[in-house]
Amino acid sequence: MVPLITYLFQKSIENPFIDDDLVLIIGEITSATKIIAGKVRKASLLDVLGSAEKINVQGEVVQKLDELANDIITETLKCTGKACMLASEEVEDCLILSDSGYSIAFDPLDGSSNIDVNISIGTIFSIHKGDIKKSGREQIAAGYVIYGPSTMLVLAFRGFVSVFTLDPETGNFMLVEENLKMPEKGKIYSINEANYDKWESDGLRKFIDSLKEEKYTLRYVGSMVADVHRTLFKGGVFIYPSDIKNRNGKLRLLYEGSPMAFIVENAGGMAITGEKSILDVVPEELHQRVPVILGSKWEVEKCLKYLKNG
Ligand code: P6P
Repeated sequence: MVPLITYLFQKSIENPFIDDDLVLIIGEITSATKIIAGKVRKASLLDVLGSAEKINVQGEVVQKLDELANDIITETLKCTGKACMLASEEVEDCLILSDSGYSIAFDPLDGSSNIDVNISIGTIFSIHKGDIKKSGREQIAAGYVIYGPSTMLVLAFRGFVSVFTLDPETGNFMLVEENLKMPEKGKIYSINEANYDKWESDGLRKFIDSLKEEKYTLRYVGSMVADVHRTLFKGGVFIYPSDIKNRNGKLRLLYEGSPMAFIVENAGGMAITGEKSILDVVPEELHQRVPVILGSKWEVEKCLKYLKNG
């Protein structure tokens, strides 16, 4: 098995865009996630559970671990000297560090409302060269770390997705799967059906009803990283749609929709807003939301037909 940094240098031979600065950035992001993993695993032993008694830019209650994870990643990336812009779910404005280099958009701890009940959560990141506010298709790399029964890194570049597992004994992310390709079709759908009547589209309701008729199973963790990770490996579809209250859904484009879409598309799946590929959405605002329909091609294409037919 190959450690992450060794793997990146090996891949850089046939992929010269994986330059030393990018290896450093990815290495430091994953170093930060190792520290976060340690805090998450000991959360109830430390005074890091519960609310930080603050509301973030999303209007959501900030968990102590959200804030801690954000600070760990921000300080780590600042120290590389190779990051030019940082955009965090937890911070209203972009942190401008220099006029050139890599920009990183990140959700430091996604699904944090699940922390107090010990359910898998994760860190999501998206890497651009230069300005962060570009379409997801222009990402240089994207990935997430899931703090589950094991701590795993899923890392995507254009054309290939690699999977690593953190070895607690050595502290290394070790390559466990290369060139991951998701199933063409699954048997699981993942959506918060409590919102069934609030979804904007009748076509979506008909699509979900059709999956039930085909005896699909519903799995919904309420933590995007966990739901996407299962979809990536088992196939099927994950949806967070627009509804009558949130016309663009709940998930954020820059550090949730775009990176997850980049990963899923490079693993052979599809990721759409309901009208077009999420990767073709050009951000206008830092924290703009985007409807997310992602997963195996079979289910996403079927969903698109129902949305078009209404
Ligand atoms: P709901 C977690 O708070 C999150 O941002 C995503 O990780 C998750 O997919 C979604 O919200 C869950 O939202 O409205 O179903 O609880």
